[in-house]
Amino acid sequence: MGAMSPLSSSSPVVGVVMGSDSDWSVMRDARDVLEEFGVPYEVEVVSAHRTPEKMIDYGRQARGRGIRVIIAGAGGAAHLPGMLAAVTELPVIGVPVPLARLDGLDSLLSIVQMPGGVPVATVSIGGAKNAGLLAVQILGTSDEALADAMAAYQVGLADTVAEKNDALKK
Ligand code: RP5
Repeated sequence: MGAMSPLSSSSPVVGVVMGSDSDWSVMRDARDVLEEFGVPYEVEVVSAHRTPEKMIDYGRQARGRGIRVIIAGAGGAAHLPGMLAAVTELPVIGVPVPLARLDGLDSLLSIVQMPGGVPVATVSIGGAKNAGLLAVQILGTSDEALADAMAAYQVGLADTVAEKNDALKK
């Protein structure tokens, strides 16, 4: 028997964190996915620069609190995902948040170019939806119900494409 199913847990198993509340308009897409799949999550602003001690505490304590995956979004000099990855055993999914000046390329490069030994699973610029889906897939490796829900989601994607194709041909 594996670990308790995320779906039967009442406490958060995914931590959705971001460097600023201004990142929420992007990061809420991850929240929406977790809601859709019924995965318990928590949301917290944790800044690598403005609250560095809180960031270290969050990373060090997350596993012990029952968190199994961290989704971390940040923009600009986006050090939060990488610094969290440095202080936690948990998988960290990084979301580059686009800011006004450099369209998120700065965020992407800050998050994706991690040194060997400290991985961050980086999604596309603004790709919080995929971060949520990746978290579900990671949890699904030890949870049949979640894996089945992901399979159904993928069937839904294919159905949507087929419907659009049919509409094009009318
Ligand atoms: C980053 O600085 C945050 O992740 C955010 O994307 C960016 C700007 O933060 P605010 O000045 O809007 O609080 O650390």
